[in-house]
Amino acid sequence: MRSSIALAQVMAAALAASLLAGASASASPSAVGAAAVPPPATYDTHGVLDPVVWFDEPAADWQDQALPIGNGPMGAMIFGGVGSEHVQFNHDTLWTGGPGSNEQGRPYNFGNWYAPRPDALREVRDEIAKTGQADAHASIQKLGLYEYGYGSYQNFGDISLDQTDVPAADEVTGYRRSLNLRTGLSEVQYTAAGTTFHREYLANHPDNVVVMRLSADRPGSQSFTTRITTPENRQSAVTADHGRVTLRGSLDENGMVYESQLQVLAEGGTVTDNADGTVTVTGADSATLLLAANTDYAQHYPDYRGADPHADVTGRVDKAVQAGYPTLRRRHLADFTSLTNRVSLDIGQQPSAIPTDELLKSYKGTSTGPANPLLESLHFSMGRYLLASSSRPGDLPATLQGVWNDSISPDWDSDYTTNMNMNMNYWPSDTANLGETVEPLATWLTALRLPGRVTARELFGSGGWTAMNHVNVFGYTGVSDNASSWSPESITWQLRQLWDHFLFTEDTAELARTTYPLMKENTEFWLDYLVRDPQDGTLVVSPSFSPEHGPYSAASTYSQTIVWELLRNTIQASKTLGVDPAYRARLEKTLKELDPGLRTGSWGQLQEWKQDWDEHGDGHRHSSHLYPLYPSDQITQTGTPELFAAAKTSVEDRTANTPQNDIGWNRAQKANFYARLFDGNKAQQQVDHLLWRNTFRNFLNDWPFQIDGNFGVTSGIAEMLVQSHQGFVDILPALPTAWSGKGSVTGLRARGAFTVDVRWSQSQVDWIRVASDNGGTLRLRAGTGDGGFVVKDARGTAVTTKSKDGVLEFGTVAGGVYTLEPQP
Ligand code: FUC
Repeated sequence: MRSSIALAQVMAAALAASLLAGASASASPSAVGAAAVPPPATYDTHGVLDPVVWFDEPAADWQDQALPIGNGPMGAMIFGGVGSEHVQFNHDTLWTGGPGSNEQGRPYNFGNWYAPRPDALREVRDEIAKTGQADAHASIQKLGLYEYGYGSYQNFGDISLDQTDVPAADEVTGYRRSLNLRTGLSEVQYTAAGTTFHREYLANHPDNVVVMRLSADRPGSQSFTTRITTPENRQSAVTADHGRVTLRGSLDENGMVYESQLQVLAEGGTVTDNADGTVTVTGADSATLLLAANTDYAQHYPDYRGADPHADVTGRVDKAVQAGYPTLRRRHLADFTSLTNRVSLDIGQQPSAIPTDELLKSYKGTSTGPANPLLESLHFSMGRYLLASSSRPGDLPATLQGVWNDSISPDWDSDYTTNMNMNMNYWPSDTANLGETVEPLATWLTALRLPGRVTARELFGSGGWTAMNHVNVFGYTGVSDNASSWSPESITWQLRQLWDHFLFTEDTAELARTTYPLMKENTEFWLDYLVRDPQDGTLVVSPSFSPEHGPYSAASTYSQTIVWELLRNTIQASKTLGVDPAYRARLEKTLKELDPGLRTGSWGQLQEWKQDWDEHGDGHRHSSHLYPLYPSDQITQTGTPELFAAAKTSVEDRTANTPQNDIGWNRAQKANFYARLFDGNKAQQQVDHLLWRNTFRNFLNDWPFQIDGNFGVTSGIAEMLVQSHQGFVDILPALPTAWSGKGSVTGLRARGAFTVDVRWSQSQVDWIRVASDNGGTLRLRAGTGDGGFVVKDARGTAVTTKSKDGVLEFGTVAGGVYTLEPQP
């Protein structure tokens, strides 16, 4: 079941987690002696240092120290032990819950009520209309429901490789364990008894296998036994045949069938199948292990089941065997670097002879100091790395932990929490040039529409479709017994991500096929759900719950601004596609009558509620009333100066009030807010604070491990460097002083389908390059005032420009590349 942990419990858990992390980190790692040699510094095609996280010891702890690799559907965590290697792995579809579960005798019902409650919603609404609010907990008792069969994401299994000859700790020298965030290669290297051992791990997306390669500089050095174990909440059988370990069974809770196969290949030596399902390699020169996994899950309402995984898993491993290690490695590198190479960030980072975990451990988050650029740039790259590793077309979206989970009862079920967390997962996807990672989100939302129609009808009496704050992989679109779960706005928030993706790509075919139908049908839900405020006659959301804060009321800023934006975007989409004029007119009328939800309160703050209830000094971790500042574009410096000032007051007040703010995602959110407020130094402070306070040694964000903060940091740094939500591309809008001396960024994306490279020094832009996918007018601001740039096309021909109010404007052609340099 999903935990509805009170904040005090959450904080206690965090403290325990950090103590545990500290304890395990100080425990002596197995069999490692003298000091490590850092990995050789390598550079990308722009001459920028490759982002590498490295340790001089094996991982003693999954959450804090193991290194993640992933190919979209599969994830693995590498421990790098010497005597015994441990690789924990996942497949994103292995979940308890859903169809087949029968928790407390209740068959799964997608979070919908088991019997109609004809008066429940009216009663809560009436109370709000009469008194202005309703107690959140009392309201959810009327509206909510225990989450029968919600389930959780599952650990798939653990692979161990137990060496036959375990070297003593003092025999091991030069130990190094690393993860290159550009190549997606993880390596372990050490020397024992005169032999240097090398292991390489990769998660190959095109072939959908995880690959491990063990080699050494002396023939015949590989002798180990490999075994797979799986948690006990399932039926399982393990067999070994021709070096292939097959693990197969079904989850007790919902009958989901799972299978993984691990093929052990050796060059030289012998491979022996053992009766207990293990495989022993003896005296091999090198060994390759190929892992595939799958389940009989299908993203298909209402049964969510598809083909037995056996044929797929067998076929994948067979093909991988045929391809062989060099080909699998080559295909992986071509695929993975085609994503990661798009963006390079140079803020002056230098290679370090100190392992990155030790740098991080000793880091105190000051905004100056030599560690900053390296740790900050690694943090930026980590978000891109994790997104490319956990959200690829054809798989499920990234959960609260991406695709990595070692538990059978993970925190918050490692689910899709949509009032903040899943949202943040996709913030960097377009800005940081990983647009294709949005596809799983779009497919998942499309699949939710069918159960979402039933929820709209049965819980709200509305047409259209909706879903709420806690969503699993089985179309759980209904409610839970946690007050935060009543939040139909949260799925509408996800839809803005798809619309925004359209603004970055201008792919009208995809808009027509996927995004517009989802948005339009969600507006149908809202047209039915909105009510008239008896005080002023505007259309409002009631009940409305500003995420996890305050009472239920009508028209919180969160609710109104999200619905307002959906209506605006849907109107725009229908115009772009030239469809549905009559329906569009209805949306336009509704938009006019909707309370826009934006108000400045008594202490100059952006109000969180329609009533001026905000308390000065309230450090609540959610700040969803600032949605119109980021990720939306409703509050801007030039468009809405008064609200911009109010938003600044609110962001600063929330930020000032620790320790509530000390959650990874929350700091990351603030980095984005400050970037939108053009305050680069404060944005950087949030990134730095998160690094020293909320980042595990493997660069995963806490707490407990929650991946949203990783993605939010990447997005925040992208927003510091390039923005494009105000109708023009804004270059270096929030460059922190500490990075201003000299730097460059390559490959960030801007709305209008532009790709932007920038070089700067002494806070001034030296050079900009813009590539235009689709042509059209480019509007650009780079802080140098009107007419500050000479613009040339790819042939070096000067381009005619106009400029007004510091925004430069010129026409581009599809495929055109333009350079801009300051006027001499
Ligand atoms: C929301 C947040 C929590 C946590 C959880 C997954 O409930 O308030 O801090 O991030 O989602």
